[in-house]
Amino acid sequence: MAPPVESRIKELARRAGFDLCGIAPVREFRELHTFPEWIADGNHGEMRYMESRDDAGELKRASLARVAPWARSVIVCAVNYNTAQSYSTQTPDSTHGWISRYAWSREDYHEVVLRRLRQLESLIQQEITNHNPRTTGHGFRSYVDTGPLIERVYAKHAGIGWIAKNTCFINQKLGSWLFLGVILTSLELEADLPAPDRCGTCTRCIDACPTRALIKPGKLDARLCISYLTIEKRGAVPEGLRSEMGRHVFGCDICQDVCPWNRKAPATTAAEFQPREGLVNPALDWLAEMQQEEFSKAFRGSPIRRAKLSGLRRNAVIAMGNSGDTKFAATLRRLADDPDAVVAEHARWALKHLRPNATGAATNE
Ligand code: B12
Ligand code: SF4
Ligand code: SF4
Repeated sequence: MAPPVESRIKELARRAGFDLCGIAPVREFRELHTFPEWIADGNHGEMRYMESRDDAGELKRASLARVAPWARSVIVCAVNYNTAQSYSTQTPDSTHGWISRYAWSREDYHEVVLRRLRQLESLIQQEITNHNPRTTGHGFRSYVDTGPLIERVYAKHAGIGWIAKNTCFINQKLGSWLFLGVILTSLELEADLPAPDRCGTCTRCIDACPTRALIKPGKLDARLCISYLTIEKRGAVPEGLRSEMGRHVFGCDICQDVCPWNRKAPATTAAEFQPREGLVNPALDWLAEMQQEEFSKAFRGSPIRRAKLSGLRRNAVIAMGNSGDTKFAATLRRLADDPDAVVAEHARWALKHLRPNATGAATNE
């Protein structure tokens, strides 16, 4: 007798390169009820795509059943992107910045994960169809980030881990350095049971967040989050937050670095996730003075393109201001007249922050 289609799908997910796979039903989960309020309070900042609504004016991400009425199940897959390097903030060299672990890779994770999901889709269609007539004539649609759903909620209900107090998704064995990807399908599959929450009384992530963006357990104000500020936010970073950003130039890992569940997280050997040369702790002056041609060349195929040249240079300039390294004063003085007005304004702030007594006429170090 052929094994149940659900366990075949999980086997095939492994073959397609996933570390975890579970199945969630399409339901109005309790966790989704807080989303409209999260949006109404403006916690998403300038990420307008999160506000997108259906014809009835309902938030698309809050109800998959309305947006994809054909979907009966969600196959949720996760892949470990942890590599053997130490934490991004562990560089002792103040002239180098911090890039979050997920962005060190050679290839953008959206493409890597989507490729594996598509492979899984075709494995399910080609192989299982032979043994499980239930799968013939069914629809599949794969998403990484861009689907009308909050992936972590479905990952929880697919039984492969829990949504933690830092809002990240954690698996008991693998930790939280995981990318998620989902396949919506019209297949009526037997769903897994949600995994228990294992945060317990711990609050390390909340206590460690430099900008106090975790406003309560499981609730993030993205407007305060360094990840949002360095990746998604265009234009000026609110002045009151700049000095808390340390030397982060793209993303932030602090609430995951401190998490006990990541202490023994295994490292992957997958070539796609190994760091590019020079990206774990890039030189700040290289980033701050970068021009478009160099940016396009250095970050071809990398998730870092999302910050755009202006955003990345702005972030590097803030990091210089926070470095405490007066070697940067000369560069910052030059950048204070940069043709990019955002970079120039942040350079003036950084110069003042670096040398609180400087009147703008810093000495030559
Ligand atoms: C927008 C977005 C962001 C925003 C907002 C983050 C956020 N927390 O929402 C910003 C730019 C800040 C961001 C940052 C990061 N992101 Co992001 N992001 C997304 C994206 C595209 C949508 C997330 C979303 O819809 N958020 C809406 C809010 C309301 O959802 P939520 O915070 O998860 O809230 C739920 C829970 O809090 C729960 N809940 C409600 N009440 C309570 C109460 C308790 C006690 C608990 C425990 C939970 C709980 O219900 C809420 C849903 O309403 C997803 C991909 C996707 N389509 O899902 C990737 C995604 C979440 N991001 C990812 C990653 C890797 C990151 C970063 C680690 C990158 C980095 N190093 O800088 C950081 C992590 C920061 C953090 N602590 O979350 C991964 C997460 C993988 C994982 N293991 O969790 C995802 C899934 C992308 C992917 N395909 O792999 N991200
Ligand atoms: S990613 Fe950084 S800023 Fe955002 S919640 Fe986590 S620790 Fe705070
Ligand atoms: S640091 Fe503690 S509270 Fe935060 S996610 Fe990890 S286990 Fe949960």
